[in-house]
Amino acid sequence: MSDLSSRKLSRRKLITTGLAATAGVSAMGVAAGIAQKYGLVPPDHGGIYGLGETLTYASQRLLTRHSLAREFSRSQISKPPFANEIEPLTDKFKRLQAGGFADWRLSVNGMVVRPASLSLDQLKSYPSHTQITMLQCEEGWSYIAEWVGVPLSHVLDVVGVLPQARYVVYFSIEPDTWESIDMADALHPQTFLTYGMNGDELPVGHGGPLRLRLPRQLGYKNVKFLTHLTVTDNLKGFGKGLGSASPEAGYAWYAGI
Ligand SMILES: Nc1nc2c(c(=O)[nH]1)N[C@H]1C(S)=C(S)[C@@H](COP(=O)(O)O)O[C@H]1N2
Ligand SMILES: [Mo]
Repeated sequence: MSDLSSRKLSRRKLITTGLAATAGVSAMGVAAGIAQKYGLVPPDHGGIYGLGETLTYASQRLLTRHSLAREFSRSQISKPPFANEIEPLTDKFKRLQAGGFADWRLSVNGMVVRPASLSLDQLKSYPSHTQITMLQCEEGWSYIAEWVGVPLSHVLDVVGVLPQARYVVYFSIEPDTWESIDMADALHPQTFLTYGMNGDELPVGHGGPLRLRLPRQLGYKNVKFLTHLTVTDNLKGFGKGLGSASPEAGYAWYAGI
């Protein structure tokens, strides 16, 4: 989706439609039609039951795509331990960990001019971004931490994204753990690849050595142990074609907060 304003969809029209949608299913059909027309149908939409998800995603994109997640002060950082620390126990991960992650690579390919395989040192040599934001799990708990890393937009600039790109798909070293986001979220200034947390290296329990952090979406979109990114204009070829592993397990592809 490129520039929405150039397509003359007024905020008023969407709000009017949104209000009308509360009045009945036929109006929801109209709203879904608008979402379809403007390319705002999420990859996991599913018939009539998908309408709610389509409307959430479409209205977020039209009304709040440039908004920022709240940032906090140092004094608000949560005290560890947090709820959900996990470690991938595969042999491959353990070998990389034993080597101090010197051989960890983030490969980037797909609709890019210069596919790349980046080491942590290379990522750390790029301009860094620090933020104190909240990670929120869909189960209801949350914590605030300070993360440091490199904006995903910078890495995308390094590889040169083709203009027809629409999504970034990202994969963990953990099997079957992958997600995707649209370009609005991929280029968002708070979306970044983190390698540090609370003044230290990013702990393995929180996804070290490398994790995607995007505070405008729920915890599960913040994939840990990141090894691969691919840029695409179509999500059909990935997994079951629903955009990520989450919808395959019953969670929404778009988890905006
Ligand atoms: N690779 C990987 N990434 C993951 C998960 C996972 O199981 N594996 N869990 C997700 C979920 S559901 C949440 S809520 C957050 C938890 O992040 P935390 O460990 O920093 O609290 O990580 C997300 N990223
Ligand atoms: Mo979660």
